[in-house]
Amino acid sequence: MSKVVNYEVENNIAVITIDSPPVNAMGYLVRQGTWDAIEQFEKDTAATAAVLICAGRTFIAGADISEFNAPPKDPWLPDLVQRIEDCPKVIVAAIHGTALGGGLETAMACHYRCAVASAKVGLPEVTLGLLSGASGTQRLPRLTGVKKALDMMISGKPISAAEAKESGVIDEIIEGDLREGALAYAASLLKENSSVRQLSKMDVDKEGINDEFFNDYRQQMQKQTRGFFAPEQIVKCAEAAVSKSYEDALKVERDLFTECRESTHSQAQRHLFFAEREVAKITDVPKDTPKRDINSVAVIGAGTMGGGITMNFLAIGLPVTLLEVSQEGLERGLAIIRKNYEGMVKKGRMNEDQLEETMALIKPTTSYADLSEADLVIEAVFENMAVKKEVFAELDKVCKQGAILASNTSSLDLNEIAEVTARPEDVIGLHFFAPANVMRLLEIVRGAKTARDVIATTMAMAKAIRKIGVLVGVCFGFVGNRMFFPYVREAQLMLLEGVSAERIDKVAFDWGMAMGPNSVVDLSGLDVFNKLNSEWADRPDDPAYYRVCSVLCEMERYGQKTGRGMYIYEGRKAVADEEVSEIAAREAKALGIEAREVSDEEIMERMMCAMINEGALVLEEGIAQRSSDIDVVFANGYGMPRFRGGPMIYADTLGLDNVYQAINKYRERYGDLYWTPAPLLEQLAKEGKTFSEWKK
Ligand code: T1G
Repeated sequence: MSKVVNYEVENNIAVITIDSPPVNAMGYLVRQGTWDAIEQFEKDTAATAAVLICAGRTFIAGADISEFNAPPKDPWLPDLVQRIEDCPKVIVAAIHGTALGGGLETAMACHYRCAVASAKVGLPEVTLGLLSGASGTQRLPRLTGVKKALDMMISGKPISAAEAKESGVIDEIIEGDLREGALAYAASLLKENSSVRQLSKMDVDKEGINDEFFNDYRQQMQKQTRGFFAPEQIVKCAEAAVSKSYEDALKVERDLFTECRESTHSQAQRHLFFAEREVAKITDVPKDTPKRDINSVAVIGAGTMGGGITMNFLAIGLPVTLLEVSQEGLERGLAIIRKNYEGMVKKGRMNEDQLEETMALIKPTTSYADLSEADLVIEAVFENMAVKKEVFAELDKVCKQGAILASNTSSLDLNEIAEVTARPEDVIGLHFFAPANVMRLLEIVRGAKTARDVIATTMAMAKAIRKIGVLVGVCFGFVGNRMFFPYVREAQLMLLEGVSAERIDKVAFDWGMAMGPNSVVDLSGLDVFNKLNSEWADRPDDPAYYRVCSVLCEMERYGQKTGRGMYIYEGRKAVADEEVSEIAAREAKALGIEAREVSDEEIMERMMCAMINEGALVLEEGIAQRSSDIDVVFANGYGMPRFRGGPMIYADTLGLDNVYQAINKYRERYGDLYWTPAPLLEQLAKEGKTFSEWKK
């Protein structure tokens, strides 16, 4: 018997146990071992039924994603799935944890399915730019109907065991021990002379499913799937399930799965899957580094950021002491938090009692003395160094030994802040992204003296509050903002060359960005960008740098918050404003910049090459641990589409030599100030290497 699949017989029922940590992914050894166990069961006259179960934390969590970059190895999962279904004796899948992707497909090939109440099942392949390539697109509709199957495959979201039972995916919910319950369930099936149930032989319920249905479905999914390749292929598989025989539809599934797997979209999305797990691995902070207990949190500043930060901890039941300098400011902040929760009550995501219970976790105060017992204090005050230093000097006096002192600064020098305390080893940056209770990204800023256990504690805390914590070094703008500024810089400069704000934004939107750079600037506030640039000691010595942004700020046109910025706002609707182009033309004339034709390709190339070049500097300076960390920042904090994978993998996909040539093209036209290739980029381009291969 294989090392990862065990076979035994108990009371004439075979128990096939897969044991392949961490998630029983269907890699080659698991597939081969399962195949052999099915063969053995089929021949074993002592066994009249079988239970397929997994050891460890979960049932099969899918095919082994890491195998997709190599040619598939027999037995293929689709073939194994069919082998299971073809077994003439009853096989019962016993599910716990998450049966996902190939895991659910394997369970659907079994003739019956049982699960513990806490189990979840789903087909999340779309999140990897794939579709269920082992008959899932054909078997699931036969169980749940086409609409429910499409909802599950297009959203990629798992459903609970209860919902799965209601939808026909699970036949029996097991109370108590799964193995025991599954054996009893299998015995009851034998007692009832239950036969093998083969989904492939069942028809799809076609009631109400016609061409309009699929076209309507395509329309309603457009907003959430814009730009992605896989969702349309999934709809095509569902259409085949309705219009073709099982065998013919399976061929459609196999062909479209291969197209998805080979697509740059899927390669980018699979890259992000692993990158978002790699971020937690810190070279000099091993997994077993001791962590400090975080049982109480304090937040300083009850503004938008402070309120949002507070909500993250309330969401996991942690009490928060919320400090503001004035009672009025405190009440205003509490009102904002309450309003956010009232919105959630309206959407049915919480009830009134939960709202009050959550609000009761907040301990509002205007006194620093109340912070003395906090395990973690997060400063979220005005983005000004002097103010932050005052706060940290006060924290140093009142906070208990061992408290972690964190700043939410988005760009200021954390080392300078730490130096005003006698405990720089306890100081770290926690850069939340607005809205802080929504955005998944959390840049964790490591100071020169930040202790390893403080890093380990805050990285674990990030996961606890369902954020993706990315460890970054200290520099202006850390990783995200530092690379986003050159991206916006190019957008600003193109305005002076006569390109309209709305055209630049459309090109970026069509490329896949959630919003174009000018819309982002209006959302964050032109004054915020203006202030950050004015705080930047090494700001480029160029009067054209963010010129339009500066002029609009002088006119107090800050963006959405003032109803006018790069656009005019009628409510949330952005309307192009001819005056911005006039301002740009006037400023260009004064600066001696001539209008020129700029292609859509150049618009995106300049913005991305500026970002990528800065990313190469970030890497060689050690501000980010690895290029994939940078990709995680942009996929989770800046609205970069997951099917692009992030700026650095995108550069690898373009080929660094092509990026290098493009930068040199702009260097010839615009000079060295912005377009000097980063040494690392030049080196890798000349060596024919990628950022992904590079290690500092
Ligand atoms: N393949 C390979 N490794 C995987 C894996 C997978 N499917 N799932 C998880 N891992 C690794 C992960 O990289 C990490 O490794 C460790 O397991 C723990 O994961 C043919 C084509 C199951 C909900 O998309 O959603 O089947 O960092 O940190 O937070 O039609 O993992 O420790 O070295 O995420 O408790 C479809 C993906 C695949 C599910 C657990 N399946 N996995 O979450 O742990 S395609 C999926 C998850 C497919 C078929 C198609 C989650 C989880 P390391 P983790 P977690």
